Amino acid sequence: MKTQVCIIGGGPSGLMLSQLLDLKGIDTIVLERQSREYVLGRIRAGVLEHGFADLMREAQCGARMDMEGEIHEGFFIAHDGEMTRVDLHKHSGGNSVMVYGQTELTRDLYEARDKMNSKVIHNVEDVKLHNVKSDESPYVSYRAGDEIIRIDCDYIIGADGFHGVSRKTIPGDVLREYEKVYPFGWLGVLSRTKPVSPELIYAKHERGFALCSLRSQVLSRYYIQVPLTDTVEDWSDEDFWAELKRRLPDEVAERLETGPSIEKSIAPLRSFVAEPMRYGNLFLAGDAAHIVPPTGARGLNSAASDIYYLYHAMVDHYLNNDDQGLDVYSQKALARVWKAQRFSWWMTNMLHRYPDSIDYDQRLQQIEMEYLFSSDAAMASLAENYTGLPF
Ligand code: RFL
Ligand code: PHB
Repeated sequence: MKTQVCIIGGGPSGLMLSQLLDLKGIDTIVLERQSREYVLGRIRAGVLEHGFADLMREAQCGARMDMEGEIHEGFFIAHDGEMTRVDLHKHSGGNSVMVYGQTELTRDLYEARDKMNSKVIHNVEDVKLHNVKSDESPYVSYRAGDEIIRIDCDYIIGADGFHGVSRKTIPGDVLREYEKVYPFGWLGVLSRTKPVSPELIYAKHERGFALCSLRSQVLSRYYIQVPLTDTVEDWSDEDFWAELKRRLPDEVAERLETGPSIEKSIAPLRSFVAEPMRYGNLFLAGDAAHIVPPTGARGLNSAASDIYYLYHAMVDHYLNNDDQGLDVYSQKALARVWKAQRFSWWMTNMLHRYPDSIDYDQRLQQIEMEYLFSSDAAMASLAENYTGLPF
């Protein structure tokens, strides 16, 4: 087979880039290790910044998001039994975020790809990248049953998530990895219950962090901070609801509607950046190159800026004979990636209970929050980061 851009990974990053390029007449093939059902079964992000929502619209995939997604102009921080509202709209000069699940967004992207008869190939095994940096043209190979298939291309996009093969193709003496692993994870539950609050609640509590989020007015998503040693089997639904209630202000806990979990999983919290994001004809995008703890809702949104830069760079290359965008991709993408890293790290530090924290650390956490609530400048910084820095 032959294509212009071979994209490894059929998650939101890969699908979005494929859709945008196809609309400009640039040919792509997407290779995905899992089945479509598996990809759509992952419950992940829920909050999209406005730049991401705009990209969905540009990809002609925004109709259902605009109908069913919810615009949120603020969220709450619960602390010391109280709730303080962060007015994103006011503090960001009129911006907001879109609450729309990654599952739905991925479904919309798949449907759009189907409509354009695109080549998204599932269940591929043993994906390998060849001639990534060589005088010969690059190609990607994969196994389908007993057969090895070869795809010749101009460029390879590594959009295959944190555990993918693309990043690992970059030699160790070129790739620099920065990583921070947090001493806790998030236990998440999805339930068919009415959300406890119309806006998200981030709760700081001495027993640990909790988050009340939602997917719609009948579908709730809740998280609690748990030790890394915990497993999903350690947490019955009853135990989960009881612990969540303990971490919320009384008046919120009292109106929390509980029910059976439809999905329950634990995600470890990690910060990670790989540099550079380009190696020869390989470009990394999304979780393949960087991970943030979910506290600031930046993960998918950081992927979106990579896709935005790559999309425009590829269009300039193919339609305008201009390689400047490709040449500066890594530098430009990383500049924004690191800002999202800083924000996610800051928000994680402010709201979580660290097992080894001393009294001094805890006082500082408290002061950080008091300062935030007392300062328009601090609120503006939170709001501009949460609603999304410009691409
Ligand atoms: P994905 O979604 O991991 O997709 C990569 C795809 O590549 C496939 N793959 C391969 N395919 C072929 N060959 C191989 N060798 C392959 N290896 C892997 C995988 O099967 C997969 O389908 O990466 P992508 O597209 O870059 O998207 C990134 C987002 O998924 C991620 O950043 C967000 O989910 C992070 N995140 C959040 N982001 C936000 O912006 N807002 C949020 O509110 C938010 N909440 C979250 C989150 C992530 C969470 N978890 C579980 C880590 C909440 C949670 C709990
Ligand atoms: C979610 O709804 O899954 C969600 C929302 C906000 C976050 C993280 C996850 O910061």
